[in-house]
Order: sequence, then C-alpha cells, then structure tokens
Amino acid sequence: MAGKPKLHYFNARGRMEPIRWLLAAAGVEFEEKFLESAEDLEKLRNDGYLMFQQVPMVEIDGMKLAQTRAILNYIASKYDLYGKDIKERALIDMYTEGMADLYEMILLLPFCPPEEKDAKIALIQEKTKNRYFPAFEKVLKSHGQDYLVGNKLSRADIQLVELLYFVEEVDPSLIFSFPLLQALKTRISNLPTVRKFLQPGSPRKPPTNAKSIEEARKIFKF
Ligand SMILES: N[C@@H](CCC(=O)N[C@@H](CS)C(=O)NCC(=O)O)C(=O)O
Repeated sequence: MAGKPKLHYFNARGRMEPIRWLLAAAGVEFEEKFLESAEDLEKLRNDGYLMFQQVPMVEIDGMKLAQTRAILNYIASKYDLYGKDIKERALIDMYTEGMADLYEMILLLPFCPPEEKDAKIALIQEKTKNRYFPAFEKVLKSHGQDYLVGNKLSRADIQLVELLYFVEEVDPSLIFSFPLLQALKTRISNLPTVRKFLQPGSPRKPPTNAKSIEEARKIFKF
C-alpha cells in the first residue's frame, strides 16, 4: 500500500493550505516536512525534487508533484471529489478558479505595504459582496441542493468553505446576507473529517502573522 502523502512547505498556510484542507476532508492522513531555512529549500532544489524550484510540493503515489492546482486536481480525482463527468468537472473548475481569484487576494493581504492595506481590504470586501458571494449563492439557489455540483460533495464545496472561513477573518459580516452560503458552511463543517480538521491540534494552520511572514522572507529570500 502506498504511504501517506508527504507535504513539503513551510509551517504556515500559504499555498499549501487548500491542499491540507482537501486531503483532510477526503479523510487522508498526511505527513508534513517543514522548510525552516533557505538552505532547506536549496537542498530540495539541488536534489532535483522541485520541478520549478518552488513549493508547494507533494510526494504522492511515487510522484513529486508541484503546482498547487495540479496537486489539488490529482487529489480531487483520486478521492472522487471532481464530478461524475466532464461537464460537472467544467463547472467545478469554473467555480474553483473564481474561488482561487478571491483566495489569492486574501492570501497576499498580509504581505502588502501598510499604506496599501486599507484599500486592499476595501477591494476584497467589495468583490466578496458584489461578485463572488452572490455568484455562489445563486448556484445553490438555482438547484436547491446541498452541494454546489451534482448533488454530491466535491472539491468545490470544500474549497468554498475554506474560502468562507478565510473571508470571515477579514470581515465576518460579509456572509450575513448569504443564507445558503452560511448553510453550506455549517453542513460541510459538520462532516466528520472536516470537523476533525477544524479542531485545535489538527494540521490546519493559523492565520498568517508577523512570525510566518518573517519566516517566509527568510526561506524564500524576498
Ligand atoms: N504557481 C505555483 C506558485 C508557487 C510559488 O510561488 N511558491 C513560492 C512559495 S509560496 C516559492 O516557492 N517561491 C520561491 C521561488 O519562486 O523561487 C503554485 O501554485 O504552486
């Protein structure tokens, strides 16, 4: 039997967090090897482990996979979280690409210069309220089902709920006028695997803080 997937990143959310979420929601145990220094990253590069000299990298099923989306695609396919046919998959891709656009804005927020922060937060609030949340609320309303696609749990639900928690940290009021998103958040959070991941002590990482920014700067030299 194949061993546990091994995740290579530093000890923070960053681009690895959606991968942690998806594996955890699929009920897959994984190991993490944390980069602690620029030398650790250099070693992975010199050993030829990183296709584009970047992390996230996940060792899984004999592969060393790089590129966050490719890793998510593989996990979703493997654990049947990627729709039943190419049309469902196209919808899932469309939804998760939209989610990724908003996710990226929030991910980069802690790294922006202090004088730009208020404008960035205002933009995130505006886009969340007027573009992204209405779009996903509309999908749920259009079919009245419990999940975004195919009346069945998929990566789209898991990634959306991760995003809902992420947005909540910026502004908890943004979800107030979206009852179907609130209900989805509750439903997915109550799945046993997700509930476990949301408990303290799980591999879920805390919000980015000054310490993780400092660590990222040290490792990735920016
Ligand atoms: N498109 C890549 C981007 C990966 C990326 O930017 N990784 C950063 C850390 S979060 C990195 O390794 N930076 C070092 C470098 O680019 O040399 C992905 O989604 O995995």
